[in-house]
Amino acid sequence: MKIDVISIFPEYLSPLNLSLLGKAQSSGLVEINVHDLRKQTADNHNTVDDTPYGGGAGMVMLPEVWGKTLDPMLEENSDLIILTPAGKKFTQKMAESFAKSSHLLFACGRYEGIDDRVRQHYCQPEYQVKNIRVHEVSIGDYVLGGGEVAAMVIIEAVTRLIPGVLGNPLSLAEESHNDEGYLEYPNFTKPQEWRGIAVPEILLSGNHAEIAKWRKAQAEKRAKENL
Ligand code: 6GU
Repeated sequence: MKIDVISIFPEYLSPLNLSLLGKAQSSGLVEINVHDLRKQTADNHNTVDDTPYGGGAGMVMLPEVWGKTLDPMLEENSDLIILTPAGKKFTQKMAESFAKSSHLLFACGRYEGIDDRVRQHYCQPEYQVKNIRVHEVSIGDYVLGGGEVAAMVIIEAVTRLIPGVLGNPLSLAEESHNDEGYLEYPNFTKPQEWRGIAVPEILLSGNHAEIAKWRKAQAEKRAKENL
């Protein structure tokens, strides 16, 4: 999978080179390139924003600098993901769908967001026939300073679903959010008693059917409590 991230703070995305994702890149499973939006600015001040038409607080990112940056990157079969708190809420289902893509392109907005004509432009039929899909995505009901952290959240959730990225692919099968409304059951390891708290008896019983039943009940209880 090829991943491009466009930001005015490319250094902000350096954690993408660590841990699981660093390994996935060295092994060639994932290729991540971070691009500086200011490279495509035309003036001495490297301006990327201006005041909003219609008035109001904050600044809006200029469409032309985004157009110049995105045009050469949007090859056929790409998913353009525009990060905005007004987007569709990111879910595990969305992660599974993005994991099937060959090319993800993240547009990280700052200020009050990107001029909406950028989204409108890449939604046009000439891009649809090239199988370029545009998504406006948010990672939750709160406001961040920009889309960079949101892009990293999505990239981490998506890339770990790519076959070969996880050390143990069985970890995917049993985890939270695989079943609608279910969270993962609580886990325990050694020692059998820690600070006066014992591991639940049932887990030491060796009765796999009973353990599965107990875990399902615990997962349900957790899901209800955390609503
Ligand atoms: Cl994608 N961007 C910003 N700026 N804030 C957010 C978000 C995105 N998702 C949740 N809050």
